[in-house]
Amino acid sequence: MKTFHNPHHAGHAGQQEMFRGRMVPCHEVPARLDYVLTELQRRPLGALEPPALSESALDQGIARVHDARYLAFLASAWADWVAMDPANAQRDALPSVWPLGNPHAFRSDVLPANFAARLGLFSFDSGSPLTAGTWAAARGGAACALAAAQAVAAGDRSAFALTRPPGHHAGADFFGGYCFLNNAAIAAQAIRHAGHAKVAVLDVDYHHGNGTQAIFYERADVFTVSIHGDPATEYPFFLGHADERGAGAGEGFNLNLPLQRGAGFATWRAALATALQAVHDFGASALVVPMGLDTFEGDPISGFTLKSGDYFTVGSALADAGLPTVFTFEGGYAVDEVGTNAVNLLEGFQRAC
Ligand code: Q9C
Ligand code: ZN
Repeated sequence: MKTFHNPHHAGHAGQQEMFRGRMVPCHEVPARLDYVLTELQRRPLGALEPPALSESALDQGIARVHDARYLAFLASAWADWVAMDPANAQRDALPSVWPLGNPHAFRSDVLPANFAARLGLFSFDSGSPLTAGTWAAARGGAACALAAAQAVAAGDRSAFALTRPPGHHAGADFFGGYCFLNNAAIAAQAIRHAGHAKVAVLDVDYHHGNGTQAIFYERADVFTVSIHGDPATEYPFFLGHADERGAGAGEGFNLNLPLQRGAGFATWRAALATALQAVHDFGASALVVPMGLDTFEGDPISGFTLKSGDYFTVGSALADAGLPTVFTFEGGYAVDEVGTNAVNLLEGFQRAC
């Protein structure tokens, strides 16, 4: 499988994230991607290259998923942040005030002139620092997702978008959960655009893929399914319950499989079988897998107990679906092991093809 890696990823380097009342070092660090790249050089799966996309193709691919108002905000965010105070050049931008969701309590339709307010308008947590290189890194990631989608639409069995920041928590008009542009949604939408009538997104990150779910919630052409820690106790808390089945035309086209914190591979694997059966019943002709490795037993912020060897099994089960598949790199914060775990999954997939 071809891997498209993001040469701009390291420009997104947050210093600290807000966690329960204090600032802690960021979990989502550049070294994560470097470990995967190193492991791919050691155990090659195919060509390893940066994406080659025109700026206009990239803009179009992003705009098919994200709102123009949000994209304009992201594009000038760093300049606007520094314009507030020249000393901000040394600080990450983090939101600290939000309009919630009730339009009678607070309005989201009026774009605030104050940048700190705009940061809150377009985000849902204070754990996702925006830095000098965030926009370029996020754009570079979308390019990887589009290149991977293009490869698969052109007949490749699989492709891997190796990028950070991750994407699956980002909605059409908001960032959060370390995510700014939803790479998996961008890939799924591009595969739809290339002619596949039905695309499935199967999210295996520890955290519910709230952004992806929200983007496709009212659509019947993209089936979203996610296996994740129960939001009753796990981030992102406010979405990911089993009773969320889609709305309007999308009714029946979302499936959440929340598992209790502490769940092991036997439980997780049974959920994967359920997810794959649902993908099959939907009749997808292509698959996007937001690939988080934070289901690993050693993950510092998550609660499942998968072992490194289990990821081979995950990959081969995904291959058994028999669908052209795009993988996007999502979470996984046991940095020393994330390369091994990612490549185990992809190698398991490739061997089973
Ligand atoms: N108690 C992804 O894996 N903060 N995002 C967690 C833990 C946010 C994770 C706090 C976690 C976001 C892509
Ligand atoms: Zn995660």
